[in-house]
Amino acid sequence: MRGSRCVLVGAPVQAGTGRRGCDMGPGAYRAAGLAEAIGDLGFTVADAGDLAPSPWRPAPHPNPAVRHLAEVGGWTATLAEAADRLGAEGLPIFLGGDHSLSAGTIAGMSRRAAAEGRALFVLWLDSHPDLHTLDTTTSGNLHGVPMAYVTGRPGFEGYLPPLAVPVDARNVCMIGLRSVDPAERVALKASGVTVHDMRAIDEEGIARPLGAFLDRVAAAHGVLHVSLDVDFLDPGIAPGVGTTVPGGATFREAHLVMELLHDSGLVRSLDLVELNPFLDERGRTALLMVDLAASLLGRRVLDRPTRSF
Ligand code: 4U7
Ligand code: MN
Ligand code: MN
Ligand code: MN
Repeated sequence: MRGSRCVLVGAPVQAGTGRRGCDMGPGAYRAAGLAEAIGDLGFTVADAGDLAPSPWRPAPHPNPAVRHLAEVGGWTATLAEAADRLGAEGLPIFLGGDHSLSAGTIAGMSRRAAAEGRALFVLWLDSHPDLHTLDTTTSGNLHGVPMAYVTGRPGFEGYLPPLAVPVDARNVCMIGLRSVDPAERVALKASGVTVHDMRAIDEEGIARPLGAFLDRVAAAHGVLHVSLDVDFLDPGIAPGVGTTVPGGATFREAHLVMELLHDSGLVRSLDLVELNPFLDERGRTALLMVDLAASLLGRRVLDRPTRSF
């Protein structure tokens, strides 16, 4: 883990999803005690507050389904700049907001890594690959496209801000997939992305595949960004999300991932995305995400607070 400084960065983005409420995510993480939990682990915690989208005027896109391109592009520009800048000072934690925000955070972290002569690796914890282009999305919800954008798939030029340093798809590992659209399946196969879907996790467990990826990051002297979508988790433990998909990661699988990430010492930045507090039950999803972040930053299993709902 880099240094001992964490920066919370609010990204109340909801233009990328079809449901309202994600814009309350940063507030819910603060109410759930994220800064205090990280502070208790010995980190210095700064809160950069909530950011706002930059002006961005895209060309009109021929796919009529595509929604809120200007706002998502504006957020992409803001967050790429913020990630690049704040990533130099400590470990940024981006508080979403929907997953379209990762177009910006990953673009910025990739530029930061390149400036240090290193490559960015991405661990993508999600039930979806979010690998649509603007041409293949049928929902038009741009939280389904960030992985295509950051890996430099064509079709974003003029519509989202230019990408300084594309992420090599072979440096991306996706764990938890269980909802993949036909066009994404084709793209995923051709991409070089490493995929451990839920079937594989059921059979092999989660520690070994993750360990193999972390070994690769370490061997390449890479920088690791983690993008955690609430729907990676089983909806039974994490109901506060717009896109629930049954059969997700269990409480212990998710914590074990975070504990192994902590032990690796490789993580430089983190997205907490897709929390929808309007759909949550008594804050339990927000609290679980806070606890997972704390595990990633070094809280041990015996030090975890007891929670009742
Ligand atoms: B999330 C979807 F069709 N693929 O494109 C789409 F299934 O950030 C879902 O992972 C996208 O939650 C989910 O709309 C985006 C759909
Ligand atoms: Mn996602
Ligand atoms: Mn998802
Ligand atoms: Mn979602």
